[in-house]
Amino acid sequence: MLHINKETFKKDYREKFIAIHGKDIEEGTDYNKYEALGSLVRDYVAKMWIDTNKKYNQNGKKQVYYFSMEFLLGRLLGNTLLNLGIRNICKEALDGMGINLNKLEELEEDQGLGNGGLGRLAACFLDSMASLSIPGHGCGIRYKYGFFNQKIINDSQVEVPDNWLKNGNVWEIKKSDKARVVKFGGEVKVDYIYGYLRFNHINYEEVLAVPYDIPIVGYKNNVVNTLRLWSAEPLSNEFDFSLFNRGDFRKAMEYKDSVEAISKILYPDDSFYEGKLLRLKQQYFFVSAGIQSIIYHFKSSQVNINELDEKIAIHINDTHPTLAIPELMRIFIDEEDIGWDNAWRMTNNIISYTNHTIMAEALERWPVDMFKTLLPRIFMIVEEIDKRFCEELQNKYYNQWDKIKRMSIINDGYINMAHLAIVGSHSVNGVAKLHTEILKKQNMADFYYYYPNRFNNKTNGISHRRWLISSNPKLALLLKSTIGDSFIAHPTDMINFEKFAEDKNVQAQLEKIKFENKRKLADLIYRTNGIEVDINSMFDVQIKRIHAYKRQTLNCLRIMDLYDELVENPSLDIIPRTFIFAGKSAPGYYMAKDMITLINVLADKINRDDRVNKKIKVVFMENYRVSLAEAIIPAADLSEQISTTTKEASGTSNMKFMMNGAVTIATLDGANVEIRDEVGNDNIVIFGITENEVLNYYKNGGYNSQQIISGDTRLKRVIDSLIDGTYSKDKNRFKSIYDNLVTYNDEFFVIKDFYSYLEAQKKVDELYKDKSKWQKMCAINIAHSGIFSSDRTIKEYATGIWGSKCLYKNLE
Ligand code: 26V
Repeated sequence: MLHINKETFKKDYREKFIAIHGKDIEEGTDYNKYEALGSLVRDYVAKMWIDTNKKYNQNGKKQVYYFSMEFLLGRLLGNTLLNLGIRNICKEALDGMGINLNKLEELEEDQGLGNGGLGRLAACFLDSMASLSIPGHGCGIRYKYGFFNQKIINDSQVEVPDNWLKNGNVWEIKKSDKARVVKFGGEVKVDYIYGYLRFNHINYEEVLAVPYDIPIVGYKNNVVNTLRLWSAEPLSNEFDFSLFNRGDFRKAMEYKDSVEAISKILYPDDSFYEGKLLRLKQQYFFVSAGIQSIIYHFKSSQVNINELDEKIAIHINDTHPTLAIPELMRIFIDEEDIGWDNAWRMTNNIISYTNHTIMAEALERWPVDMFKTLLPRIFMIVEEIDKRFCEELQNKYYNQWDKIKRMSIINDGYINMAHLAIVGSHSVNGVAKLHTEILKKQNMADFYYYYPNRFNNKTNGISHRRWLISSNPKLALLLKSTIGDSFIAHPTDMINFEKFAEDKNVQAQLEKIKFENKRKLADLIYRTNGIEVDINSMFDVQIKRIHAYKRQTLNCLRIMDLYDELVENPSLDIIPRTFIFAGKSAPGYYMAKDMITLINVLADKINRDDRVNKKIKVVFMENYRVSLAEAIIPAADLSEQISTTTKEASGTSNMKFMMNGAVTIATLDGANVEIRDEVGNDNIVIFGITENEVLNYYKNGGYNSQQIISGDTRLKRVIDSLIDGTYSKDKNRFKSIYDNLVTYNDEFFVIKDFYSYLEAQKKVDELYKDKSKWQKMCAINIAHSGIFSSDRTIKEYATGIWGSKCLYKNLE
């Protein structure tokens, strides 16, 4: 444990400030003060970090490596202080020096190296692994530019580069001595030596992968795990000497630029796959560097390479790091002289894979020609894996060529990465019960039949340390004062809060806390959007990526309908609401961008209309990111989880809202189903088309949105207002949304669910009217949210997939 008190901290802080800034604290800017604090905290962590690594090396327990193209960490200072157990000491000591800790925390740039759910899940998992004392580390890419910053200009999204490293990053340590070389292009020479085939990769281009390590501090347990992010640099010998010195500057610069491009940007598409060469390069770059460094580490600590599968587990976060499979095979076979069968057995034992989406357009399929040119040796290995797999299939499904073709890894000129991931792993999991069932019976049915034991479910979770204790400290305090603090180490103990659900005093405190959080958010909204919102209104929140399947459109149509109704009948008896939206669209996803514009246009019109603006307001908060979510979620009354059933694999913001005492309005999709099972139908509002109806429509047809609309004046009025000039003088402005719903038959059943959603919203109003009932629902939601802590999820991964033991205590 760290032994510091207020006085030692003050002294350390003063010294650190002077050492890095060469001036007194009083002369420093707030940002200088943040930098000094971050740097001091990193020093505090450094010794624990070294000790943790020493222990890991000595005790020989299995190490887990979580490979992911994305880690959406957000800010690190607050969470690190909390986990070190020194946040209060620091706060008080800084207060004594006239420095406000909260203010400094807000100056930290979000580390936004992810698109959304998948990247944030990876970050919560790192927090849980460290807090459960599991030797588990992250491996990814240190993108120079993270997920773009979103500006709203003239009601529409404009993307601005996220130059998050411009002021440096106190949390990372560059480890130049641990750099590895990654090889691209070239050819493979095959020789036959002493009866063995030898594969000689020649004429390749070399790229230097340089690791930057970030400490991941466990909750008050002295554990510091590592997130290793790789940055691409030109090899100095290739750059400086062979080209530059010969005067070939242009070529030298081209080489430098092409190398640096590899870790320059995070691809901002989410759930939409494009076969971009640079993305394939990124994938091999970090996977190869990561695996080389793991193998180097174990070989230098005298581990027998033939037993590597007992020492490590590698988890691949979606198919993006699937090249880990052929890369491990390459190193085992070409560099370690291990035969195919043994290499394959170990690879299979080491790798496990999580699927995060069933959306067909997100599935990665690399064109063979591109792949072969960039990664010639890796391609040969994939071909061999495919050949052997198809032979196996042929034994089981004799001459059933359709089936064999369907399941093969290479087909029609493409490499199917999900197939490679399934064949090369010992475990495939979905991220919520419904999602896993859909994988088993629909998308991956052939594979489930072939490898029934390989498939399993691991319902997602969230770090309750970040999403409750750190972002909603007042609620955490109420929990401590009612049920004690055991829930911090054992989040399912939150269930004890259920006893207080009807306690009037607790209900009053819950209401007060929400009110204070709403006031804070209202201030932020005023500062960012210039809109005054009523904190007595219900805060009705939908924040997530903007996507047709998440159905922000359904929410908009309902607001448009309500607006019409209120104009016609200003005394309509409704609960006043503030509709809050936030979310980014992929830059090339035009319909989603139009949805953002529609929300902003609605906001302009409604907020200005004095006939309605006492009852409803609409706010679109720009630049959705982790730190904004932390400000919005504790202030939400209603959580909108309204995706088309079957489409949202899990969702994780649904869990965050629940844990912060919001009531959910939801379809039975993703983890909403499990939330409903936990809290019961009385404490969540469910609506919408069922799983079977959706699957049936997709399979057999029979859905006709035009038909529904044409026979319904109310619906028709709302839909027509998209194109009749009500919301834009340019009648074509929202034509894409209209066409999607009407002309192209509403792929996501917005029209079908419209009335059912309106009914559900009416029910929400009724529930909200009864204050005590509402607070009881909030309390029950909080009490049942412990199961959605990522600690539970990670324990399931550790025991069910990785076979890893934690360092200090056994996993209960
Ligand atoms: C896919 C692709 C496709 C290729 C282009 C770039 C790119 C980037 C990200 C992705 C991942 C999309 C899948 C994803 O984020 N799924 C979300 O995962 C969450 C964590 O499991 C889950 O809660 C969400 O429901 C699911 O949509």
